[in-house]
Amino acid sequence: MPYAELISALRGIVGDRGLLTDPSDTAPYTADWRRLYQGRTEAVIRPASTAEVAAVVRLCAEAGAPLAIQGGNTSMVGGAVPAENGRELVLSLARMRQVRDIDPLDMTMTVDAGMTLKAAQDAAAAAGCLLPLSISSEGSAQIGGVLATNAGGNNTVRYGNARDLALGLEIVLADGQVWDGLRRLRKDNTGYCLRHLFAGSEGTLGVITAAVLRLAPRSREIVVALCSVRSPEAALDLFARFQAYDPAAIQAFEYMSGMGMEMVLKHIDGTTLPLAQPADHYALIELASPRLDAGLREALESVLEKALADDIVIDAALAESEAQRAALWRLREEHAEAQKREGASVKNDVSVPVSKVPDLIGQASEACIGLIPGSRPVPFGHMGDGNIHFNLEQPEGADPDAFLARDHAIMDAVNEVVRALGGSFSAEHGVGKLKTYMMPEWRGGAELEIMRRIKRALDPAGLLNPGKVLPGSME
Ligand code: 2HG
Ligand code: ZN
Repeated sequence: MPYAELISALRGIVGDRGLLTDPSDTAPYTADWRRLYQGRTEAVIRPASTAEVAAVVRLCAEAGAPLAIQGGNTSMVGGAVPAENGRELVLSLARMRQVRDIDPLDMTMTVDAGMTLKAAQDAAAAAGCLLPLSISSEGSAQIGGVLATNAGGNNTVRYGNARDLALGLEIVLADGQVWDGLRRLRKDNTGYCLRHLFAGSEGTLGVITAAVLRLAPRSREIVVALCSVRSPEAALDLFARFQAYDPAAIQAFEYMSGMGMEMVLKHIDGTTLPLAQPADHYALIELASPRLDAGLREALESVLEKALADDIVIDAALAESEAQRAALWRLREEHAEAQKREGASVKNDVSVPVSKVPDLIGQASEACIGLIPGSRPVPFGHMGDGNIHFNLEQPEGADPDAFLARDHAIMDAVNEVVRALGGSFSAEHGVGKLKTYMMPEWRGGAELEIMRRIKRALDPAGLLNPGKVLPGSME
């Protein structure tokens, strides 16, 4: 079927509101947040219901039209953009954003895929519960994308990744069939765990249209501190001290470098460092409990006082109000935006065993500076679960394109360190387009073969998110 005919048939399914074809309307869907990729598309399809998604996917399958499936388009690895060849149509879930159900007794919520993570968190809070997934892009990232990429974020140390919160999924398969797996059971041991197959498949196996998410009791007490610490080793030591004190209280334990903090303070309006002196290393600690009078403030003060006395911690600021808590978190959550404003950077979203985080930071910094003198390592992230964003910012005043042209050399140098420390080349951002080339080396042999067989079984024509995750899956 020629594309003009297909697009008019699609309009028949989703209506005028559900179809964008004007290049000025489709432009935001064809580039990624990092501006690493610029794709092209004839149309962005925005269905408003699962039935419409199913009809769209069926029609595209019959026409042999590949689809780029997109949530909030916040991917760091080009996971949501259409290809440069212009053949892919973009399927956006953004108009599906209803809460279908919240049950504070079952502690579950059932939501459409296009709802933003922030809106879902707010809906859970309004029902007196906590949706315990928190990521820097939560204002834009959508539930479908969050699950499709198995997002991690700040609270993984306590609650796990997105996959761990998905009790049930509703999926539109590559041929347009709908699998209604929206069960809200804690125990359901009936064959292969299909929801875990789709979670983290980055849209290559099916389209997530809704999910049942596991909720947690809301926190009645939360305390947060920002500390300057002597070194990455000192940050790890501090984490161990909080673990020894009360591991169940740790809700987040984040590391930041002096370089990253400097960029936030320079580029993000309204940010200030609430400590007497800037430092080379920081830790952000959040303790939380569903119990009132859990004694978290005393816990925080007592661990920090001892760490100050032992010269692990240099200085600490404790949030005295919700506004101060938000201000401390902002210093951490604006890291990605600040680095983007500073210039070109190469991201390495890697994980190692928690105990190896200081080795990673030290060895990868040395490797990168050796490779590109003057380049600026900006390691930061989720120290409590071993996931560090080992980002490398271009040398000041250097040509950004020349720096970015060396991205594979930089990523390979960091990966060499990561491999030696028993880590992974992608901890939470996924594989997308950017890291498909790493798959044979890291996941080759039987593992990649299993993935290819699953892909062939569920999407034999290769129409769902071609070019993502699996190398050589381009149309
Ligand atoms: C975060 O933790 C995000 O803020 C983004 O995962 C990380 O910009 C990055 O590299
Ligand atoms: Zn992160």
